[in-house]
Amino acid sequence: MEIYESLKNSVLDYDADGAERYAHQIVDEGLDPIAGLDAISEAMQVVGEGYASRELWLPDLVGAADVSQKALPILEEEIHRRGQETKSLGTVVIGTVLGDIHTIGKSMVGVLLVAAGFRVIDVGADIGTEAFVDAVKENEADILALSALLTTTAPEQGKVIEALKEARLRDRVKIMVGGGAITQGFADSIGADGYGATAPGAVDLAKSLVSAG
Ligand code: B12
Repeated sequence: MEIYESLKNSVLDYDADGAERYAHQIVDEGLDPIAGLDAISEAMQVVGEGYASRELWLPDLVGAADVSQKALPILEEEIHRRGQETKSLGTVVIGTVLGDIHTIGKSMVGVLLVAAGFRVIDVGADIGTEAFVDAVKENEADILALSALLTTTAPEQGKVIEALKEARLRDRVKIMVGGGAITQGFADSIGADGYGATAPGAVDLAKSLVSAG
C-alpha cells in the first residue's frame, strides 16, 4: 500500500516530519501499525546494506535511525493500545546487551510481543548482566529476550545466562536470543532456549516457549 511505501521512503530520505506524519496517518485511518513497522524495518535493511557496501556512512545510519525513532513510538503506542484488549500470555523482559546501543530491532520484537498478548518489560539497550537478572527476578519473567547486533557484544548474551545460573533463576525463565550478530549455532553454544531471526519469528518462538512450560 502506498502509505507504507511513503513511510519507508521518508526514512530513506531522512525526512523526519514525513515519517511522523505517515505514522499518524496510519493510526488515524485505522490501518495496520505492524505493517508500518515492517516498512521501517525494510528501510533500515536498505540503509544497512548501503553502509556495508560503503555507499553510506555512519552519519547516514544515525540519520535514518533518528527518523525511524520519530515514527516508531507512534506506531508502538497504537499496537500497545490494541494489545491491551487481549489476555496476557506471559511476561517477557527484553533488552539489548552491554556495550550495544542498537534499539530498533529489539523494540520491534517487544512491540510485536505486546500485539500478540504478552506483557513486555523493555529494559532498554546497553544493559549489564546484573540489571537483566534483577529485571527477571522483580517481574517474575517467563521469558528473557536478549538482542545483540555486534559480533563484539554477542558473547554478553552468554554472560547473562551464566549470571542467571549463579542467581539460581535459570530454571525459572526461558531465554530467547536474536539480533543481527546471532545465529542458531551461537544460540545453541551459549545454552539459550531459542533463537529468532525476525520479529514475527520471535513471537512464534515466545508462544512455543511458554506453551512448553
Ligand atoms: C541503525 C544502525 C545503527 C544505529 C543504531 C540506532 C538505534 N537506536 O538502534 C547507530 C548509528 C547508533 C549504530 C551504531 C553502530 N553500529 Co550499527 N547498524 C545499524 C543498522 C544500519 C541497522 C540496525 C537496525 O536497526 N536494523 C533494523 C532492525 C529491525 O533489524 P535487527 O536489529 O536486526 O532486528 C531484527 C532481527 O535481528 C530480530 N531481532 C532483534 N533483536 C532480537 C531479539 C530476540 C530475542 C529475537 C528472537 C529476535 C531479535 O528481529 C528484528 C526484526 O526483524 C545495522 C545494519 C543491519 N543490516 O542490521 C548496523 C550494524 C548492526 N552496525 C554496525 C556497527 C559496526 C556499528 C558501530 C560499531 C559503528 C561505529 N563505527 O561506531 C556502532 C556501534 C554502537 C554500539 N556500541 O552499539 C555493524 C555491526 C557489524 C558486526 N557484525 O559487528 C552493522 C551490521 C552494519 C555493518 N554492515 O557493518 N548502528
